[in-house]
Amino acid sequence: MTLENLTKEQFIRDFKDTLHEEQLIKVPAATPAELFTTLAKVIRKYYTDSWLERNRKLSEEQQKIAYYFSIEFLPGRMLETNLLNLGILDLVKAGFADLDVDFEAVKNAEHDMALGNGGLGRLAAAFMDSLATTGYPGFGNGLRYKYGLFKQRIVDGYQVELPDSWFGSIGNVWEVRKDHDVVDIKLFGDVYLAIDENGKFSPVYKDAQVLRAVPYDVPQIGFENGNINNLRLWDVEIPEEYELNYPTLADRRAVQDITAILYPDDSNYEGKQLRLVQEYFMTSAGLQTIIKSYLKQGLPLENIHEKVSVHINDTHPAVAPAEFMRLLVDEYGLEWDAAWSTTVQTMSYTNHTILSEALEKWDAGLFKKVLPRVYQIILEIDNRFVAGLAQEGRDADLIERTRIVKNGQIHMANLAIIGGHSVNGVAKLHTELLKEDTLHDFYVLYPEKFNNKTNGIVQRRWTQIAAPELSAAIDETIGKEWRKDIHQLKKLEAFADDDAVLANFYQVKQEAKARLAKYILETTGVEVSTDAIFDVQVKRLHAYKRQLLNVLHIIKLYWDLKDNPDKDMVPRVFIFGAKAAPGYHFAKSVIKLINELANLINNDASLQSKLKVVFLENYNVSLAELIVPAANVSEQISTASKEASGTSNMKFMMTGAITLATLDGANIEIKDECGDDNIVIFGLTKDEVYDHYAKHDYYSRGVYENNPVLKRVVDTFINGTIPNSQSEGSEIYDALITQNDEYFLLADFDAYVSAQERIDSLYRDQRTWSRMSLMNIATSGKFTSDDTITEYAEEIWNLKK
Ligand code: 26V
Repeated sequence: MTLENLTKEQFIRDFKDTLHEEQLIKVPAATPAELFTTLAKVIRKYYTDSWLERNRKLSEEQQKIAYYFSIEFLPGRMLETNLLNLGILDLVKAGFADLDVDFEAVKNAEHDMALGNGGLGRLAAAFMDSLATTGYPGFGNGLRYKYGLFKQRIVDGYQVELPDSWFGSIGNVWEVRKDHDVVDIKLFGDVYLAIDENGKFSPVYKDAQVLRAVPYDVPQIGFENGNINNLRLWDVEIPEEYELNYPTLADRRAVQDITAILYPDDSNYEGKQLRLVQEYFMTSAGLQTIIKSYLKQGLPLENIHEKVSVHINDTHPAVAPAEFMRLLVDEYGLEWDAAWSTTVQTMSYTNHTILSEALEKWDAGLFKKVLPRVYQIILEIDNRFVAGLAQEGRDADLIERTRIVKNGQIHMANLAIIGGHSVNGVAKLHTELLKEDTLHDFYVLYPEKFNNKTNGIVQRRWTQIAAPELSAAIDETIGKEWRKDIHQLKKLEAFADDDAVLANFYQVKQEAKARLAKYILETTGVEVSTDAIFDVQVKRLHAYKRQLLNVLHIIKLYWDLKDNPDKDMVPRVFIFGAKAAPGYHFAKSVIKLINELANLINNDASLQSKLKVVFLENYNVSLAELIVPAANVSEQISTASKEASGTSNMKFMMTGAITLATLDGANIEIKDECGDDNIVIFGLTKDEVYDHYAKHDYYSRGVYENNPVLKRVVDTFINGTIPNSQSEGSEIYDALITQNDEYFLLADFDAYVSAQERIDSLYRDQRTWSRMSLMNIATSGKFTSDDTITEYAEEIWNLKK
């Protein structure tokens, strides 16, 4: 069925028929969930042919395909994106209006697909959308977790984690199980080498556990181009022939555990066996399938890099080069050198954090127990690497620092770098830091492997879907071309001094704020005025992201107002959303403190509503769609050098918030695009931070004792001003004073306060502010993930459309 010819009437017929046949119910009686399922089924029928056709064409044309391996994908809801990309969103909305069905309610019946923690997983999902949209052949490869990222509730100010059983009663309506593509995965047991019938050494597996990997494909629909790619998510099953090995329920459950949960931790690296199994399971399943489908083309295996790219998203799939070697050498009989050459040309790796503690290292004993054969292969790769460098006459210390296996640990980033041809960071500054610091030794060895790919966002979701009023205002100003070509937003610059246009943009921001204000009232009971500045910090709770610096400033304002209730300030609403890793004690204390501070402030009538603090629970992609377009101020205040890129900063920019930022991650590139006048920058630079490290001259207690305003603010944590937070308050106090303030909050406090004062004065002049806001939207086109993925495709993967 070609969708260009689809009429509203036809859609209504299809919808009613499906509802009647499959749910045995009529429209008025159906629940939103039933209506949602039905709608999903109807649109599945609409796109199935294109999906089949895409798969057929790719294998027929023998095009090179990139496979993006990621342990996380965080798409959020898919319904509206799918409708938008199929070009029938407006048609369906009109059809529903005729049927008297509330589209919003149906949309909200879909559970967020939250198979990711934060930026890394969201980026992977963005890349899936952009691959389909740009037309490059690129498939995702990940895990089909039964439970996604935990649901966060706030109880008495504390974070409580609940399981995210996202399948619910509906299941995943988009996925298709592919039984014909199952593969087996071997774990544990012993491996020894025996001479086979051809006189070659080949591994014999003894007592290995054999598990079945079952793929579920989720369609990735390109924007108005008929392209549909796959996101392949693997689930685990016990093969029938091995069922006797699992006599008890507990035995079976231990297997199901492999895909049961997404690890909710992006703050503390833990070398847990289950995690290693997860990583290997999806990597091996993906690579086995890739080799099988390549061989169907009848081409020689030693040239597989000509048709296949395997991308390693962070270190989680970094076992890939070793597993690929195992398959090529052991299972398909390639010689080591030929296998190694094609492996290196196939693999590429993205690093997502400069925090070296985040780079995975596996205990060699554990690794050997779980993956005995892969372990042997890693030793061989490492030995050859070391021998090669020694032969080149390289410095022995350099060799020791870069080798894969040392001190009883396997360094996965080292394997990914040695076993691949490309290493990239995710923003300019981040890539520079990788070269000069975190991965410097590898940069010395392989300068040609290093490159930058600044992150991006799916502009369609953050404008057309999340900000419909803004999108309409843009249409009115520059026409609709920008919906296809985001760089057209530049045309808005011509209207930067057009009062009518500025007033219109101001008005749409007010509408988005009103929507959020309503949600805030409903969910927290706090009343906020849309005349206030909506000042937003939403992201994972992490010390380096410095939500606490934001808190210090709020406490300062609190004391200012207590001293002088008539203080002349634009009313402010500080809005937070953040999940803390369940085991991250400090982060949870910050959440508790924000909530107690919010209680104190929101219930103090003497503040005359000039100050409000709101913590919105369960921040996720869908909540972001509500919050982002409503922000006036985007808080991007990480300690310079720590935030690899950030991506919410880009979403806020594109929907007209002013960025209040340190010179970190992609903030720098945002500043370069929008210009110094349209952003508020403050704080230590990366060089200044590194200077403190080198000189060991930072002494937070000194800063605290010499700054009475700051001292009063910090003392607020421990003097009983904020109720119900004694232990959290002293924990925070200790981090700032006793433990010397690892992230330089006190060093940046004065600069941050001044920057906030600047925000206040800029906002007073509605015209100035609206102009800045417009300029941000106009210059945000650089941050489309369509362009980011094009750079990956052309510069790393060498793909053709
Ligand atoms: C993980 C860990 C685990 C061990 C201890 C410390 C630590 C710190 C950070 C992380 C984050 C894992 C990687 C990650 O999510 N990085 C994010 O990737 C985004 C997409 O590239 C990027 O925008 C964010 O700046 C970056 O933090």
